[in-house]
Amino acid sequence: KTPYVVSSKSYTAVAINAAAKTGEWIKSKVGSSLKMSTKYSEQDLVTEVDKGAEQMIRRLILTHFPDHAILGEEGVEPGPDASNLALQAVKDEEFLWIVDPVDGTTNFVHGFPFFSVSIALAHHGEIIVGVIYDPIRDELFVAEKGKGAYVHGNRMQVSQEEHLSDGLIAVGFPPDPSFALPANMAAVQALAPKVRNLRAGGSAALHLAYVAAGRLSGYTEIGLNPWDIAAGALLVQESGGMVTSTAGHPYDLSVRHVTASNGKLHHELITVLKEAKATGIAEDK
Ligand code: 2AM
Ligand code: CA
Ligand code: CA
Ligand code: CA
Repeated sequence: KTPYVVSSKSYTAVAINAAAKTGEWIKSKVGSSLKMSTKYSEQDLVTEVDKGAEQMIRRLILTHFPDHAILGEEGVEPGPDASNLALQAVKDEEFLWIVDPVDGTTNFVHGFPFFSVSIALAHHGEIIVGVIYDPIRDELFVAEKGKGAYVHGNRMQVSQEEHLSDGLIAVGFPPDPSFALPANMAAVQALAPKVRNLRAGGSAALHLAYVAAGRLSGYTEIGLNPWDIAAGALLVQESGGMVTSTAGHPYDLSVRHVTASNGKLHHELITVLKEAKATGIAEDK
């Protein structure tokens, strides 16, 4: 089906180039006056920068790979089931790019310096490249399936803590009160007394990159979408960590309630979340 042979290196190069260029542009827009609107809820912000960044990334990918499919956050209508439907429509594509142009839009809008560009490439549904770029710290996180994960060329490894009580664990507060907030709050309440401390930075992708880099022992969040997780999941796996649904099922693109860790305290983390009924809603995928 593929008319040309390209090594995964050239896919990675395109992902890095797109993330770096777009990240620089996003950084140049911090603090400027922004055209802003809300999406599904009052707290769900989108700016002209989110849309412009996604356009840049799409153009850069399609210049090199015109027959590849792209699932990008700003190309999907907002709504509770929209990302599932959008994923169903493209999940059987041979090559699928999964793009979050700005992960951490609320942070970006407030000038809180914790946001990123996240780009993943899946081949028949298996993620083969994951790139996350933090333009504020100029940190580039890159993973290729089976080849490890690197931050600026240095091999990453997850942290060594064996127990939750020694762990620094990140959580999220997705701005979607009806769906995700109660279960998320249950997670926070159950974890707080059991961990060394909790963090909530507000960028799912950067939390995953930090688990990969050994800066966080684990991370859990409810109600995410494929573009929040895809690149970061490969970073964590290629750094020796573990990524599952919060109910403990293996990670795939349809997972919305995600738990990632250094692997060593994964079981303990999942057990606490299960006991707190913080594993998600309904079928607990
Ligand atoms: P975003 O900034 O790309 O929108 C923070 O907890 C994480 O939740 C971020 O990855 C953020 O991504 C995501 N997020 C923001 N709004 C959301 C919503 N309405 N539903 C689900 N996830 C959301
Ligand atoms: Ca968003
Ligand atoms: Ca996101
Ligand atoms: Ca986004």
